[in-house]
Amino acid sequence: YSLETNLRRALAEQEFRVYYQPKLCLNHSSIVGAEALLRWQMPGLGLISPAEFIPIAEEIGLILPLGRWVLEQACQQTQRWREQHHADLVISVNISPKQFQDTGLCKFIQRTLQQTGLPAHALQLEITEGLLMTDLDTLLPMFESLRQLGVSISLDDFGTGFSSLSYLQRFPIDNLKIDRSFIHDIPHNPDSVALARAIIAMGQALQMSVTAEGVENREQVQFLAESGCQELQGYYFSPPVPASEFETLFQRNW
Ligand code: G
Ligand code: G
Ligand code: NA
Ligand code: MN
Repeated sequence: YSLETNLRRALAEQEFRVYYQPKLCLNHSSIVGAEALLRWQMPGLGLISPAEFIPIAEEIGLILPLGRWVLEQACQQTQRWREQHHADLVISVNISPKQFQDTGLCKFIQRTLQQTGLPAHALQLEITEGLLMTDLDTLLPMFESLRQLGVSISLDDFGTGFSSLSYLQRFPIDNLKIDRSFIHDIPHNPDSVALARAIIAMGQALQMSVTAEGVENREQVQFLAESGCQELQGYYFSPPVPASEFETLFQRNW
């Protein structure tokens, strides 16, 4: 079978899983959110990374049903956690450009929020810079509808794309997520340190919250704390884990 045939079958046969990675708030030393990350559990082959199959899912048009499935799962799970463990938990879901350009996205999200009971402010969509360089005429109405709905928007992998900084003004973006390539060499590489500081300062100046991803050690945590970055995510705290394992993290002393 081709990967394409396999992908279509996988959705029908429920071989996809949603993993969750915690986001920590330094101020409160506690979990404030989670990022939903898709995994493919192919029988006999173990877990396959989305880096391998998302591009193909986009190519064959499967990203729309697959992306909607992730949104439904993540909203349902998060509302359950909000009721049982953590009333303020926020869920972040990655949205590919093809999904964002789907005119039905906003209605689908609205319906999913209604059905799961998750409040709109507890849902954050992670988009990438590349999206912002596509057609303004379709992008702006989409941003406007999402803003009216009350969901927030995070700019993922920030600093790696080629979008001009004027886009930060043009679009209602709530959060900047510093790409992990900038975090990786902190605190030893002076360029990474300077760039991370600059991104944090820019976020603050534009009234956006700033999240650091790819945080892997204590030195990075200390640097980010000193630099005023409040929200952290990375292997230092936890890798992405299945929902059942994520629940054990609520009890942990961070
Ligand atoms: O979790 P991991 O590092 O393997 O993810 C690899 C890439 O796949 C990342 O860029 C991540 O943003 C992307 N990704 C993970 N889950 C989803 C998803 O549900 N939808 C989309 N569009 N991308 C995802
Ligand atoms: O593109 P995006 O930022 O959505 O990618 C998220 C991916 O990053 C997840 O698939 C996850 O597996 C990976 N990731 C999460 N934390 C870390 C980390 O601390 N270091 C590295 N190298 N990757 C991470
Ligand atoms: Na992401
Ligand atoms: Mn990212």
